[in-house]
Amino acid sequence: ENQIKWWQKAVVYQIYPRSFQDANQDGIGDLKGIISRLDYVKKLGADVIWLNPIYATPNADNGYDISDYEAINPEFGTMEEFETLLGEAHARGIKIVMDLVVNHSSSEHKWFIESRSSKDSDKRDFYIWRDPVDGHEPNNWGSFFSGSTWKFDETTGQYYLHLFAEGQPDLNWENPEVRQSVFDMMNRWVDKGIDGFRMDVISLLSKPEGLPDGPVSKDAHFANSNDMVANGPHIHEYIHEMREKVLNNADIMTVGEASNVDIENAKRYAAKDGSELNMVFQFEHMELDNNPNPALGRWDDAPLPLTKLKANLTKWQNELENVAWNSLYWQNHDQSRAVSRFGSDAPEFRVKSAKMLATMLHFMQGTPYIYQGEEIGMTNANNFGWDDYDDIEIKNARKYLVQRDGLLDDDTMLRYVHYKGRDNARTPMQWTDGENAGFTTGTPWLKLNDNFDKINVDQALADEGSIFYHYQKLIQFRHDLDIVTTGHYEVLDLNDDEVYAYKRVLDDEELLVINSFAEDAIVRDYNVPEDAELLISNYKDDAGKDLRPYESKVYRIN
Ligand code: TEU
Ligand code: CA
Repeated sequence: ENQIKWWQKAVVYQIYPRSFQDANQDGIGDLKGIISRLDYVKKLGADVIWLNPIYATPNADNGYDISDYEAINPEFGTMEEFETLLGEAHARGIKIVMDLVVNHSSSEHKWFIESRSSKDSDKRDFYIWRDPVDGHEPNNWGSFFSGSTWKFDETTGQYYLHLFAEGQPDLNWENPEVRQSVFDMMNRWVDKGIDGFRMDVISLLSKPEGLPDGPVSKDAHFANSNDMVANGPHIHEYIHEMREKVLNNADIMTVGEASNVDIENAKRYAAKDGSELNMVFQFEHMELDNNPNPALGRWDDAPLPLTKLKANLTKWQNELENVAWNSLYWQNHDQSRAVSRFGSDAPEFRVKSAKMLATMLHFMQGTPYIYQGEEIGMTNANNFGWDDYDDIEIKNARKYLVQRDGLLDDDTMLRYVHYKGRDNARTPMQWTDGENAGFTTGTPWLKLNDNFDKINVDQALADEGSIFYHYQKLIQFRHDLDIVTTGHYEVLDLNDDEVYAYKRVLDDEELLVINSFAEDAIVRDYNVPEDAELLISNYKDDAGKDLRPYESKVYRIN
């Protein structure tokens, strides 16, 4: 039982297909584009690729609104091309993990079209329909994308629930037919030979009994539906059922995107006994820098105090040890660029701080995820104005918080969006310093970050001191040293607000990981023994107790 599982030694590379590589020059990334870049992922050393949704979709939320779970989005290619991608990845020893979006479907999915057609439809109970209450919404929940979670449907005079966009009606998981239909669909993908699922907002599947109103904070119009729904009454039953009916059928990897998960629930979702999923994405460390006003949610641009981050990540490291398994990430397609948010994208610090962040994360216990472009230190897109954005979360937040409620002025909101908006992560991948960064020769679906002349893959591969090669080394260490997977984590000096230092301990072997978040030179003494071996650093030499800006180093001690 204590044997290391393959996914515990693996590093995952996340690809956002729309923005990765365009092969047919229509401005939209596609499967052929990904195939053409598999050697790049191989060179980095990642073991697994997680693909954001590639299924048929009307794109209300860039593919997280699926109209056919078993068809490929024609913008991205064909099923045959997907099979080629899977084969080519496998030929290189790379596994493919698929996004699974089953909290909701698209409103254009045939189930929903049937469901909304009549109260007697045999798909009516596939979704969550309710009568109006006193002529308005059935409860006071707010959508993740602003506004109410309820949409009135003229045809039958009822409202349907959508935790996300109107085009993303929530499936009714209490209906056993819904569950069986999803499990059958999953099994067909498993039979195709995919290697796992990243499960979108899996913690939201089970809604609370009676869908009660929730508390509404000052300045807000709606209750926080995440708080009302996450980790609901039947969620663990549903996942056990999924385990029995699908997940046990193959040696696949599962990671639940677990919005609002706490330690107690994570211990169950990601339990070591394998009864549910392999691991979850938790969000606490992404929310430490939320706005103090709950009505503004995550919209803010205040830097995150390091001591808060340390306390939080340390809690997750300690609490899950030996009982569950962590996933490790700084960013994804829903978060802004890590170097801009947690390090510094100023030219003199960008490379140093990006390497430091990487080292800090990759020596922890858990499975690390690298989001496309992170490995070359891509930054937030400060060249964007309001008209350049595509993301529904950004657009709705402006519409409600600025234009309707006047809680923020347009300039402040734009600053917050520059700092936190999802489109920062979704600008096209920067391959070269040429036309459209080598992403496409067509018109890119989303504007590029204008720094691609300096920050691009060509540059990174040509420079042996680049962030890319730093990541390559980190991945290699994880593969070579079991202590990175199994070592006991022990934080040092929790109150130090400039350095994140910790140890990993396995029998008489020890790793000492020192990461300075300071932009100035500072001094710290960690009693490093004379004969300690310096494994990796982001400076050319070792200055002992003197830590230079964003210095990061790892010693092996035994
Ligand atoms: O994200 C769920 C989720 O929690 C996000 O809405 C998050 O709150 C927001 O992006 C701010 O960080 C998943 C997907 O990753 C996201 O892309 C989808 O929009 C969403 O589910 C709905 O499917
Ligand atoms: Ca294309």
